[in-house]
Amino acid sequence: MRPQKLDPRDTAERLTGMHGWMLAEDGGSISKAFRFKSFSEAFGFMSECALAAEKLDHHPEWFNVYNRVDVSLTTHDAGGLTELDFKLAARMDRAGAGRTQDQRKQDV
Ligand code: H2B
Repeated sequence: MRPQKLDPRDTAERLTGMHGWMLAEDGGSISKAFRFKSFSEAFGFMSECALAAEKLDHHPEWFNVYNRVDVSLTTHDAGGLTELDFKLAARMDRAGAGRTQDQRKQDV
């Protein structure tokens, strides 16, 4: 069975423990801007995430230019955020660790 849409309070609580993820105004998705040292690092990140996405059968919406990967996660089947979005977000953070730019640059 596919996961159910999360309660907005549950979503807010999960987000407090996560770095760099923002909740969309309509509450239906979360997004993060990843910045890498190079295109190769960005592409390595995307390759690792693609494998994780296939395993989870849950896929990101993302946009890449050079060292930038802007990610948006939502569960289309549920019409909003589910457990799967937070699972994929955690895997993406793990894939990004060690590949991302210096934090001060990442946050600007
Ligand atoms: N990814 C995302 N982000 N949302 C979904 O609802 C979704 C998916 N559904 N990947 C999956 C695939 C579904 O289409 C397949 C048939 O399981």
